[in-house]
Amino acid sequence: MSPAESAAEAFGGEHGRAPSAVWSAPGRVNLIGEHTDYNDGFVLPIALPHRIAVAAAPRTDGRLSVATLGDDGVLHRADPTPLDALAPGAQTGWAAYPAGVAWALRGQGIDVPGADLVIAGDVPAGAGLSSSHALECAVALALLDLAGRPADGPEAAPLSDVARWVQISENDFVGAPTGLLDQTASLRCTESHALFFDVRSGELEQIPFDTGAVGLELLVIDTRAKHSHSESGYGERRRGCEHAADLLGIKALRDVSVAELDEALAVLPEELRPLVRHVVTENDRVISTVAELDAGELGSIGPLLTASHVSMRDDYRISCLELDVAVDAALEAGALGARMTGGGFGGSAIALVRAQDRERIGQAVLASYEEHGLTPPRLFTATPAAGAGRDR
Ligand code: GAF
Repeated sequence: MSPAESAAEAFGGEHGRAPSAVWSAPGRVNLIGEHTDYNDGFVLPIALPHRIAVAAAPRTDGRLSVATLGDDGVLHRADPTPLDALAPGAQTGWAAYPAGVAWALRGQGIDVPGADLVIAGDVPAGAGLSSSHALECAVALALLDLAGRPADGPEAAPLSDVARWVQISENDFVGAPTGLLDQTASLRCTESHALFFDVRSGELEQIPFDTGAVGLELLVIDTRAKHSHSESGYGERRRGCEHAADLLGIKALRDVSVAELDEALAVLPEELRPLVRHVVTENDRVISTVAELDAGELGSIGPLLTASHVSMRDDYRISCLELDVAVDAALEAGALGARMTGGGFGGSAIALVRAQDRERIGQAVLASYEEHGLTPPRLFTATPAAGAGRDR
């Protein structure tokens, strides 16, 4: 059963009526362009086939009721909350994500009615594959629909606004200081493409990324080392970048080119230099990756992916043993390139591999985990899937 079917069925069981709408949104892997989004830079994600679906219908008492179907098939319920009582800090845990979206939409003057929401999905949680943003985007689209502004209707809000509202919910309600990468990926990616997103200009370009057509596969290695952006060093890195931009007298690190890097580093305190070096070189790697993909040279992006990992490991210092073991083992076994993806401190790595090598490389990663005494990772192959949308 698809997440949408599961959510609709669970909704019927819970509320004894059919949902008036079901919307779903995918998780993502970012091919390259990490920690560049909050520096006004460039990112290049693909949407995963894994999705979170939200079945929704209005209720008349001005409350938001949310239930989520666990992997165990059991429905977990949060206490229905009056919409008027929603405030940052009032909710914690998983229920803060849907509540935060309702709060953020209402903050934009959108007339979100009381609602019953039932959630189901298959995006692995805590795996750095953006399950929280998939959830938030699906909730945003479902609530906009109940508010009379469905994303496929004449009164639809621009998806770039929806992404920003989800960001407000994540930053101000949930308390994770994340950028715009994940919401934009979840809302805007398309099948068989990577999405080039220039965060400063808002410009989007769909870049063909059909690995199967050229005998390649993108292997995702979920390390099972859990991460969380509200608890990790994510905010500290972000503040470091903003401080460096202030010292350089620029709006954001996006304004430093590779050619200007040495000059910029020379005037910065030593502890900020590696952060700046990562962001500036990473933006440059995104542009080079897009150029290779535009030229149809999918395999040639491998060294750029690996250089990105080295930069995050050594300069940005957001990797961990599990990610490094995955990347090193995949490269040693013949991957064309490999890197951690997402915010870091755990989560997932990706490896670009020839299709005929996939099995062997997967086995090599598993063997290396065993040698290091680590919990076995979860492996799957990702093909770029569609972004968020209505299921019924
Ligand atoms: C997380 C954040 F949510 C994104 O905004 C982005 O900063 C990413 O980490 C790192 O590139 O996924």
